[in-house]
Amino acid sequence: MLKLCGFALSNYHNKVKLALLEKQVPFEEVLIPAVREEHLLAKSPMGKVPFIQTEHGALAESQPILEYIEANWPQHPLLPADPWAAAKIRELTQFLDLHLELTVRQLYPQAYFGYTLSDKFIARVKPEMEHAIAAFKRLAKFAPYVGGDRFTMADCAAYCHLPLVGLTTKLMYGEDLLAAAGVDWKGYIKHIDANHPNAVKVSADRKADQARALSAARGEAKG
Ligand SMILES: N[C@@H](CCC(=O)N[C@@H](CS)C(=O)NCC(=O)O)C(=O)O
Repeated sequence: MLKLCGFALSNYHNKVKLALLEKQVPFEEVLIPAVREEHLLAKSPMGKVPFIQTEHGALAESQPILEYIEANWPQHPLLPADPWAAAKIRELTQFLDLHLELTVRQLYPQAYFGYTLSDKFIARVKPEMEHAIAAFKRLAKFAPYVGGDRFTMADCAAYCHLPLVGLTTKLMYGEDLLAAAGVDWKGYIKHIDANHPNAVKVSADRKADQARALSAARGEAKG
C-alpha cells in the first residue's frame, strides 16, 4: 500500500493527503517529525516532507506526487479530462505553490519558529507578496472552487496554502494581505469545509499536530 510520509502540520503533506482522501486511494500515513537521517534523505533528498513510498520506490515533491497519483488512480479525478482545462488547473496549482506559498514561506521563521528576520528583509517581502497576490487574483476563479466549478488539485493546494498566506501576512504586517486584496479566503475555506469532510479531517489532524511541531521547531531555533 502507498505510504504518505511527513507530518500533519505541513501544508505540502496536507495537499497530498487531501488529494489521496478525495480520490479514495488507500494509503498509510507514516508520521515522521523531520527528514534528517541518511535513510530518509535517500527518499527525500532536500530533507522535506512529504514523500511517498510506492511499490516502485520513493518520490518527493508534492506536485509530481499528485501527478503520479492522478495517473495511477484515475477515479474521482482532480484534473479535467480536457487537456487545456487540465493545463490551466496545473498552472494555478503551480502558481499557488511557487509564487504564493514560497514567497510567504520566507516569513515563517519569524512568524512561527522563534527566529528574528531583519526589518529590511520583512519589508522587501511585502511587495513580492502583493505582486503574487495580485497575479493570483487574475488566475483564481472561486466559482466556487479555486479553478472553477469542480474540486481539483488546485483546491488541494489552495485549501492548505491560503490560510497560511492570510495568517502569516496578518502576523508580520498587521494586515491580512489576501483579504486586503479582496480575496475572501475564509469564505472559500468555509465552502470547502461544508462540502468536503476530508478537508475537515485534514485540518483537525493539522491542529492536533500544531503544539508538537511548533515546540520542536522552536527548540531547534534556540539551539
Ligand atoms: N516543494 C516541496 C515543498 C515541501 C516543504 O517545503 N515541506 C516543508 C514542510 S511544509 C518541510 O519539509 N520543511 C522541513 C525542512 O525544510 O527541513 C513540495 O512541494 O513538496
